[in-house]
Amino acid sequence: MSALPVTLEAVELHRIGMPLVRPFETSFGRQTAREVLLVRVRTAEGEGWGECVAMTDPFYSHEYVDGCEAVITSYLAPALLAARTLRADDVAGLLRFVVGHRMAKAALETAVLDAQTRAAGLSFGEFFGAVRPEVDCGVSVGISPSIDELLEEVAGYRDAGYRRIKLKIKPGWDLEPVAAVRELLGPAALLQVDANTAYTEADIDHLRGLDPFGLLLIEQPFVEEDIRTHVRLARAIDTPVCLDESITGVDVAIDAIERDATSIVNIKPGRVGGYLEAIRIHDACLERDVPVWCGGMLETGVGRAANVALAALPGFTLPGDTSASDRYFAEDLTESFVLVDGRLAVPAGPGSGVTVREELLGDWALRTPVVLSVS
Ligand code: NPQ
Ligand code: MG
Repeated sequence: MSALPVTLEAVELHRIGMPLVRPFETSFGRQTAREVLLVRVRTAEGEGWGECVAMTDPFYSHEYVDGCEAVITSYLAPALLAARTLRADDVAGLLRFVVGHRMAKAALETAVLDAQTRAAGLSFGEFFGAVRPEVDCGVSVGISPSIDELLEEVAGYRDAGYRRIKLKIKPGWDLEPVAAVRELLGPAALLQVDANTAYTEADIDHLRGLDPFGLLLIEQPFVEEDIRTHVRLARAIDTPVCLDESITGVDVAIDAIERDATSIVNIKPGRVGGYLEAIRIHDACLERDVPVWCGGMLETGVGRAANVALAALPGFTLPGDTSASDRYFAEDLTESFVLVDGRLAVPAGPGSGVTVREELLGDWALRTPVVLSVS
């Protein structure tokens, strides 16, 4: 489906802080709040929103909120404003002169896509090629202070209806919590683990200890540049290996698949530069019979809406980290996403299909918005 270009008038950057309903600990640290950078584009045809998934600190990837704001302000937004009339399709090309900074680029491309599809009366689901009205949801469970507290949290998510549980692991917090959760959930439950790069090649033998627990996959045990050690692990272990941080675009995805470093792929639009690249990865994986699932970055409703639409594509055959709003936030920035029978509905309205609650944008603002306009 196509849509007409939009004429860009201004790019606004909003920075908000949202408390998390509970601390979220991973192998790289413990978060108690989510700082979010949001982009609003104002166009002659109407506005559009994009969410930047970068964290406050450069711990998941090299990108972080202050860095994204700086590169958008100095380089990316001026390039789009100079182009004036553009489609989402044009954004990656217009921004190619800046190396990397995919999360920053993705936020801009998504905002343009939202404006363009709203103007055309097309939903993200229709534009992306969604094949289902709702998507199966999983939940990512942080490292816990104790096994007892972990089991209590997991039981709560099971009772809420989540269709798959993902446990964050790190050296010293792996076989024991996984054994306890498998025992709690029983052999049929979908269970997987995510190491966020916390292991090294010396841990391969230890990681083989996960095999008896019948996991769906182990996500990103080694650093993002290290495809080779993932190949070695995949040869040594029965548990499927799934890359997250390493997959920065469709070419890396194909390379990692062809080298047998990954037999399942986590797709996060922010990490790969936007939804259009995410769809290219989906298509390449579908063609190669590699299952994909949609990752999560503690998005507000703005990012969550787009992720749910993406997860409705045919190759997304595993439940994603597309959890309900209340997994992370007491109140969402848009309409809440509510789990029904372990699923979230793909928004049907134009663009992302959700509306930013302007009053919350003001209440939660960490500073006054930055407005960049055509010079
Ligand atoms: C992952 N997400 O799959 C990431 C990592 C992650 C849902 O497990 C603030 C912002 C804190 C983004 C912590 C999930 C975060 C974050 C973890 C992303 O690897
Ligand atoms: Mg991950």
